[in-house]
Amino acid sequence: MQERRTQIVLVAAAVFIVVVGLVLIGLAIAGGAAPPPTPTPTPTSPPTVVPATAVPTSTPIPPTPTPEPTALPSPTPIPTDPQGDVTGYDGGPPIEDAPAGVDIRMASIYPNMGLMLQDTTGAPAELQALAVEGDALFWITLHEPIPSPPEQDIDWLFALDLDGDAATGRPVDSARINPDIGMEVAIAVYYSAAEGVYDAYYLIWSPAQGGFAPQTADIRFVVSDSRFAVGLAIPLATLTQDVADVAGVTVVPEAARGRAAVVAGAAQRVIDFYPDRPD
Ligand SMILES: [Ca+2]
Ligand SMILES: [Ca+2]
Repeated sequence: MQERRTQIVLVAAAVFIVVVGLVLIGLAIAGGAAPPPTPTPTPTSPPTVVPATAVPTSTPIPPTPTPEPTALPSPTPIPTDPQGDVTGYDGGPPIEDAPAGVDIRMASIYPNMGLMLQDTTGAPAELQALAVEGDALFWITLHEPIPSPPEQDIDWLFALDLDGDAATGRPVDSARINPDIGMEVAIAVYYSAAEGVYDAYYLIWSPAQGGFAPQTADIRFVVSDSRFAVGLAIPLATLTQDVADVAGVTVVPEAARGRAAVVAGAAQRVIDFYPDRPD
């Protein structure tokens, strides 16, 4: 019994000592090792500076896209006539070794056969200066340049149905060039091999005569320096007046239609059309 009591006392004393020790240790930690007041900023303060220097990354400047020039009006595309499609005058397959200067590439006629007349936006740069105020400009470009000089006669010509009415003008299908138009005018630049000169002709269909009546007018024409283009200019007022006087037809520019052709040779003629005949 005495031993039992002694053990309890010892245990209590040990517990007391441990508790006191822990308290002392705790006080020592709390008092002696306590960190000083925290006057310095905590590590969380530096990020507050970041936004100022981080602006470039937070607002990236994308590359400015170049605006597309879609607002600009584009000239009406002019279809290109094939190369190597020159035929005999009466048709048939393309001929080999056609003379240079005959194979049409483009002409001043819209895809619907409308005449450009005073719309020179698609005209070759070499011919832009040919037409002056009030002129109608007709032009043909070629796949191969015109020889200098040509070895044979060549006509670079236009058939013009100036009221867009097949029932007026030269009767439809009376020549290869007009299977589908009633042409009032044939106008052309030509080269005469016999005379060695270039010149122009200007014919108006005369119902009274049943044939073409030659006209004189202020016509200017040029074979371009590159020899890839031929152009002809005539005052539209002159053309309009002459067609009224001789053909008895009122010009309707927005309805006017036509076809260009280049014809070469004499006994054996060859030809290319723009646009092609419908057959
Ligand atoms: Ca052609
Ligand atoms: Ca007509």
